[in-house]
Amino acid sequence: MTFDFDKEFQNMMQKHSLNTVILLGHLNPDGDAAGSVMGLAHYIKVNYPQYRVIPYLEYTLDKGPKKQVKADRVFDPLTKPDITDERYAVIVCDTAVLSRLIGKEYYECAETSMVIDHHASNEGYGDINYTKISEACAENVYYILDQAKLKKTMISEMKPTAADYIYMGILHDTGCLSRAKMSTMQAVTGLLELGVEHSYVMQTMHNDTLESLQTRAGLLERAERLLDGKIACVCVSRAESEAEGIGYEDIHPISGILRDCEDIELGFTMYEEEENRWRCSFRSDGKWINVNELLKKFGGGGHAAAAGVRKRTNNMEKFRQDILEEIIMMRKNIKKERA
Ligand SMILES: [Mn+2]
Repeated sequence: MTFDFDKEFQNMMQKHSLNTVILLGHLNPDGDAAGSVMGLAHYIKVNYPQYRVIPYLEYTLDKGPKKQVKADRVFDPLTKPDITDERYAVIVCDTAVLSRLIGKEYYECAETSMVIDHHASNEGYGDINYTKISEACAENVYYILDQAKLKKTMISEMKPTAADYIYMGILHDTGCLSRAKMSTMQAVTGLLELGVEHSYVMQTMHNDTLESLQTRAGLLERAERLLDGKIACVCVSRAESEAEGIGYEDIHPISGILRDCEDIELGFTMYEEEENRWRCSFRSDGKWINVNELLKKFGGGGHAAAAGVRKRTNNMEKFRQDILEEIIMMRKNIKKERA
């Protein structure tokens, strides 16, 4: 085991004589952020009952994971914790950079911090930082935990348990295991052996309504092919999203859907979330182009196959053109290296 969570956690709490731990994830939490945070929260609650455990996720949590979180009878992570003058530790999951952390004020006031992540772009913050590049942060969480202690959470708690949450994180960040590595499959098998029910967690993957599918159809209609046609993008301005009632949760899956097309290598979306502020999401297979490397040059980042950037500009066309030119450069270099 490369990182022994139990040892590190107990050291952290004892060294600073703390009784409380707050768990945090990234802005607009997804299934993996929620799965990692809630999985660890339940694990600590069951195995270290002497500590007060407070997970916090924003109300903007994705729809699917929100269903599972709302069924949680132990924690309410959608409500902001009220802990004005207490001393506590913070554990951050699935968050590459501090600027994307929710509840940053808790991190800043914490006595000590531990970071568990899987992003290549993690900036190495926190007193303890365990970042291992993998498909899902929840996969890392699974491997750093003690199996017997994880099993205990299945016996002593009602659903959703720590193991259910970890399983959810893995499902969500791997597109339902379509991007799974062998280690991912081994983690999933281990969780099933502990008693996780696949169909129970799968409910968090099914969130379409007829209306949301029709909105999606409209968004896909607008897709443009760029360069040699292997790139597809969808751009939505403020005026368009307001006129058509398009929210970020509608645009969020589009880059992945485009990328998964057999004739597309790179899918991306640009969404004007505020006037002159564009939120962009890029998806590839990580090899045709490494989108983390690509977007680093524009102040963004993430993973080789999935990354994002936020950009303030009143000239989105130029920003898009700059990115396309960088793609052309990077592709030329890749071809040169392979020749
Ligand atoms: Mn993740």
